[in-house]
Amino acid sequence: MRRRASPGLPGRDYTPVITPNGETLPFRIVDGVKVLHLTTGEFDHEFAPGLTGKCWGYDGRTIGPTIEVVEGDRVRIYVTNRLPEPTSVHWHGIILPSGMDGVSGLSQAPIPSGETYLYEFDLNQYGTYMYHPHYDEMTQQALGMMGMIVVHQRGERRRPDKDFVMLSSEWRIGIGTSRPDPNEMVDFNVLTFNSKAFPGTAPLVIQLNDDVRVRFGNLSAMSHHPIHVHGLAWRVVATDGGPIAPAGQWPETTVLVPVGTTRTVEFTATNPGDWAMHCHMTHHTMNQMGHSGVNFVGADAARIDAATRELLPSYMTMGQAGMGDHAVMGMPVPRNSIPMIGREGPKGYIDMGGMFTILKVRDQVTSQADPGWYADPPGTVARRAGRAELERDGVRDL
Ligand SMILES: [Cu+2]
Repeated sequence: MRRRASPGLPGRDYTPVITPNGETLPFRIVDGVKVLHLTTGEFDHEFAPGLTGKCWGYDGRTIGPTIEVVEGDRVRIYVTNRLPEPTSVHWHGIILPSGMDGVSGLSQAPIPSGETYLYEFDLNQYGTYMYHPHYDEMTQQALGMMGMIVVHQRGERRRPDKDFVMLSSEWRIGIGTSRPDPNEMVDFNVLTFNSKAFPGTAPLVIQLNDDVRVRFGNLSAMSHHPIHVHGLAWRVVATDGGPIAPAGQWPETTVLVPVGTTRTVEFTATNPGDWAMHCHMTHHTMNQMGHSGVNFVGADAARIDAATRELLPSYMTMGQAGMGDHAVMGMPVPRNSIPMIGREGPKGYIDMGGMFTILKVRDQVTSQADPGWYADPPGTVARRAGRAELERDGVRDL
């Protein structure tokens, strides 16, 4: 019988990953096997200040805790089901015995409500994978049941300084409601990294010149996400199918993460600053916007306003000059909703939401705590052009 490697330990065998807004699942070692335990259930989850949902997930959270193990480990994963319906867990991308694959009805009986099932397998590979139900997955994933699996390479020679895990998903939460709607197929209105919408997303805090790895996953219902980074470029080094040989890696500033895949990127953080990292689909970086409104851009609404004010004296048509100011105006919004809401930034209002976060690349980083806003060196911020400059350069403005 082949002698198994000893269970991989943090520090000795790997640098632990960081799951912004999340956590890593603890394990115990029993007779050389890593023992882990996930419990499904329902709980309140805050997507961003102002919006809390009734969600389903693992260990009282969405995304579920990141499972972090090492190539060559054997794992025993107990799954206790506290949902009102059966479930199962599929280990997306892991090569394992057919009966451990978690497809209910095909590879196993579904886990009934109130029971605990046991999965046990070896990890003979390394990379970035995911876990999610394979029973009523339309409902269970729409309510938040998903998590990431990181299998570290045993004896990895060049470990990154920072190793992040980012799982994308999408939700439909009607204004003023709290229950994500699994029936939605098109009009998702809450887009998230690790189940948080900006400004609820924690920043990725990075030391200047660190080697950084980011492991993206996508378990959205219907959408692929082109994730874009500002101020630097990365290389795509792996998918959930395995590592990409160095000669085959390619540079990007936007990596497309299709539904049901992972994409791992690496870069050296040579450029200090506050850098946006976000899905490049414009409707995926706003919060709970309605998409059925009338297009008023460029319209003269004076007659509409006059007629409507006979019935609603405070009525005012909005959006004639664009919609960037909707978020800024601080209008009252319905209870438990974040329509078009962003947050105050260092130079005005950041009118972003959804799948948007910030890389904070700094000299002197000591923790993942938010270091505040970047202090720009003098003369490096865009500003109003001066009259003398306009004349010097022959620019004729208004
Ligand atoms: Cu997107």
